[in-house]
Amino acid sequence: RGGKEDSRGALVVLEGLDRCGKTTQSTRLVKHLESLGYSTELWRYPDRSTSVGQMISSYLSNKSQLDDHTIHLLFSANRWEKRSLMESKLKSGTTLVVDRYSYSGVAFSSAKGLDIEWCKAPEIGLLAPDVVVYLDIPPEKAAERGGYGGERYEQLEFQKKVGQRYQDLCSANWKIIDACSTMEDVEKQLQEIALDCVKTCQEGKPLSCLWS
Ligand code: Z5A
Repeated sequence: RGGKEDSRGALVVLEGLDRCGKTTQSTRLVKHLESLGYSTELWRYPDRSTSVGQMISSYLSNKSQLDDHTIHLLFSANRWEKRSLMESKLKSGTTLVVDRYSYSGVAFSSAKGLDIEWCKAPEIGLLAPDVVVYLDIPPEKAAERGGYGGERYEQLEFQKKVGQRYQDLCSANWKIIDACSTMEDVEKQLQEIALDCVKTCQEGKPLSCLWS
């Protein structure tokens, strides 16, 4: 729809603490963009469908133990194994709405005490998002949203540390939305940000790579 024949899709990333509403909002955003005629797909990391993803899933549900560095590299590998597909989708004009990306990788691992630059290093060369939307919620409020499901990182004290790491990572292409607003308010703000981004990409904004 619109744009030039060869215009590319946008890479829209949603980030935030557990229970901030990423799943709800990314699903709604994809439906909205599709309803406007934009080719759009919903992606999420970890992608638990691959063999690397299954190792991650087993770790998150406490069925296996892994050294902190090892699991960090697996999360990164899980993004690398989808990188070329990501690039071809974007170049063919499909917009990707991605629920968690490299920032989750760095925020969660560095919150455990790993060096932040070490955490960023394996992400270098992955595609850089055109926009990162951070759904901002105090950890206490997120915890009130019913049932942390018992996965490894679903603990208040840890989520507080992750929130601080996200603040350290926040940069110019981040947009912050108050995730305590109603679902409809969040949805509207997200739609505006995403549409603006999709149009900028259609107009010829080049793809770039992390870490920038
Ligand atoms: N991780 C990592 O360490 N390294 C990495 O590289 C990556 C990830 C990629 C994967 O979790 C874990 O892996 C994650 C980070 C780590 N650990 N933690 N924590 P996941 O992605 O499978 O799960 P999650 O991201 O934590 O998602 P979630 O629990 O499903 O939460 P969510 O998607 O952000 O929220 P939601 O499901 O849309 O909403 C949660 C509830 O709140 C639900 O009942 C909604 O109806 C409700 N809700 C949503 N919005 C609102 C508003 N606005 N008001 C009121 N209630 C709301």
